[in-house]
Amino acid sequence: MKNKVALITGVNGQDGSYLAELLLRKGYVVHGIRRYSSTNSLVNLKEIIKKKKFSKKFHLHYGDITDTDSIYQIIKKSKPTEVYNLAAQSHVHVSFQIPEYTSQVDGVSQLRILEVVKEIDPKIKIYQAATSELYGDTKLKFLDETSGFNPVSPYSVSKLFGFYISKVYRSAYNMFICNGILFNHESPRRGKSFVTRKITSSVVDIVNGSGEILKIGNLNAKRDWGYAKEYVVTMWKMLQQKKPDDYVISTGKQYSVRQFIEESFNYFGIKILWKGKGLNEIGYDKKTKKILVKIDPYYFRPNEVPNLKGNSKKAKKVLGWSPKTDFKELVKIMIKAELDK
Ligand code: NAP
Ligand code: G4F
Repeated sequence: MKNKVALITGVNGQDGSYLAELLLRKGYVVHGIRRYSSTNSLVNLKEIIKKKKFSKKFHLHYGDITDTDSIYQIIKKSKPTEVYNLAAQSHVHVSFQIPEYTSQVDGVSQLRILEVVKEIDPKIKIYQAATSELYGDTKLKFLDETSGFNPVSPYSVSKLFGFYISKVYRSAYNMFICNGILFNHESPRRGKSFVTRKITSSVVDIVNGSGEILKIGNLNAKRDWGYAKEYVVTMWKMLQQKKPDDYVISTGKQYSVRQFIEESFNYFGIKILWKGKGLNEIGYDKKTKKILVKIDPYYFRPNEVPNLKGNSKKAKKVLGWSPKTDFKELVKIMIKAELDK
C-alpha cells in the first residue's frame, strides 16, 4: 500500500476513535486534532495509546476547527491524503442553547477545511460528517439520498450548510468530497448526555442499587439506531470509490426511546410497565412495583424530530456495506460495557 495518511478532526469522540483504530489497522499513519481541555478527555483513545504498534503511527495535535490557522498548520505539516471532518458540537438539544457557536463549529468549519485543502492540495480526499437530522420533521417513511431535507434545529441547519458547501466545492473545484448521511449510531463510547448511553448507564446504576430514577424526555421519539464501530467503515469506503458521492448509512429499522428503555431493563429480567400520560407518565418494575422511570420536561426540545428511518440501498450496492448489529445486540453491547466498567 502507498503511504496513506489520514487526518481526523474530532478524533477523541465516539466515531473519531473507532475510525482511528480502523485506519491504523489498515496501515495508515493517523493524525488527530484534539481541542485543549483542562480535563484532558482521551478515554476513547486508550486502546490506541496502550498499543505500541498503533501509538507509533498515531499523532495528536492541539487545534480547533473554528481556528483556520490551526487547521492550516496541521494539514501543511501532516500532509494527509484523506481528511475526515468529524468534529462537532454534536448535541442537538445543546444547539438550541449555543446556536451561534454550533453554526461555527458544525457549519462554517467545513468551509474552513475546504478552503485550506483547496489552497494546500486540492487532491486530498475529504469526508464530511453529515447527518439524518437534516431530514428533520419529515412525513416520509424511509429516507434516502433523494429525500428532501427539513432541518428543525440549529444543529441540523449548521450541518445543512456543511453538506451543501461540500457539494459546491465538489462540483466547482472538482474536489473529492463525500457527505456521509449517517443515522444515529451508538456504542459504549457514546457521550452520556445522548439518550442511549444515558439509559444504559442509568439502568446499570439502578440495578446496582443506586436508588436513582431514570429521568427522561420524549419517550415516543423513534430513531434508526446502529452500531458506531460498523458505521465508521463506511466513511473509509466512501473515500476509496472512484468518484465522490453522498450516502445514507442506516439499519432500516426503527425503535422508540421507550423500547430502548424496556430492552435495557429486560437484559436484567426486569419488565417495565407504563402508567399515566404525558408529563405524568411513569415506568415501574412489574414485579416490585418500584418506580424506575419518570418524565422530566427539561429533556424536551423546542423542536423535536419525532421519527427517523433510513434506506441504505445505495451503500449496499456501491460500497458493499450492510449493518450486522441489530437493536437487541446493540443494547446488549452497551449494557455489558457498563457492567465491565
Ligand atoms: P462526538 O462523540 O460528540 O465527538 C465530537 C468530537 O468533536 C469530539 O472529539 C470533540 O472534542 C470534537 N470537537 C468539538 N468541537 C470541536 C472544535 N471546535 N474543534 C475541534 N474538535 C472539536 O460525536 P460523534 O458521535 O463521534 O459524531 C462524529 C460526527 O458525526 C459529528 O460531526 C456528529 O455531528 C456527526 N454525526 C453523528 C451521528 C451519531 O449518531 N453519532 C450521526 C450523524 C452524524 P471534545 O472531546 O473536546 O469535546
Ligand atoms: O440521543 P439523542 O440526543 O440524539 P439525536 O438528537 O437523535 O442526535 C444524535 O443523532 C444525530 C443523527 O440523527 C446526530 F447527527 C447527532 O449529532 C446526535 O448524535 O436523542 C435521541 C432522541 C431525541 O428525539 C430526544 O428528544 O431521544 C429523545 N430523548 C428523550 N429523552 C432524549 C432524552 N435525548 C437525550 N439526549 N436525553 C434524554 O433524556
